[in-house]
Amino acid sequence: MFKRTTMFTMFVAATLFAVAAVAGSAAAQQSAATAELEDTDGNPVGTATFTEGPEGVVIDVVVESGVEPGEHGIHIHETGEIEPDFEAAGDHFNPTDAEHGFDNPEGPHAGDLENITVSEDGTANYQTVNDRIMLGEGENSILGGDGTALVIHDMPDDNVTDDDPETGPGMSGDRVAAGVIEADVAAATEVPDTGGPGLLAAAGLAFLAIGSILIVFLVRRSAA
Ligand SMILES: [Cu+2]
Repeated sequence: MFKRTTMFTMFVAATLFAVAAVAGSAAAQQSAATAELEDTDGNPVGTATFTEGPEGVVIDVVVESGVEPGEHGIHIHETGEIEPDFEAAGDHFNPTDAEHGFDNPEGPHAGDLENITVSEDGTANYQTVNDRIMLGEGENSILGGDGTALVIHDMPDDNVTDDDPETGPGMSGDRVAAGVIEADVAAATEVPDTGGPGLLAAAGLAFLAIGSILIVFLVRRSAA
């Protein structure tokens, strides 16, 4: 009797594990966002993508044109709005009420990012990882509330000045390019379309788990 109860418990555990794995893979698939960057005249500048990685949100920024060569401050700002001008994006995204700058002992803001460098040909391929933000639900989510925006500035960020009356946090100056950060709906709808590799893996694992339990049970029974 005892063995049968144990077997049933293991069967339930394996089923729950499979369900959790499927739910987990679906949630992970929805963790992507994009921002279409434009200049102050509304011309396209490039694209930013945000994906959840093991060490935080991986941010990829591709600049095609519209930003001067050299080093520029780049941040996530606290409002998902860039109209009528980039000031609509508000201050830096800062849910923890920190000060600005990686080199500031009271910093950094969650939305602070390493400077981006645009090549002489006017393009940039930039990647950074930020573990102070998230795409899922939570206080540090860049997709919650009023949303957020990615902003590129005229000058490099000095990574320490909390605020400057003329040039703002980090003294990085005017906002030369920006885009609203939006959930990547295409990535989220891939799951029901295909079932996804996560679903197959979970089904396989559940099959293996239940199979092993049955084998153990049969071997024990024949030995008895
Ligand atoms: Cu900024």
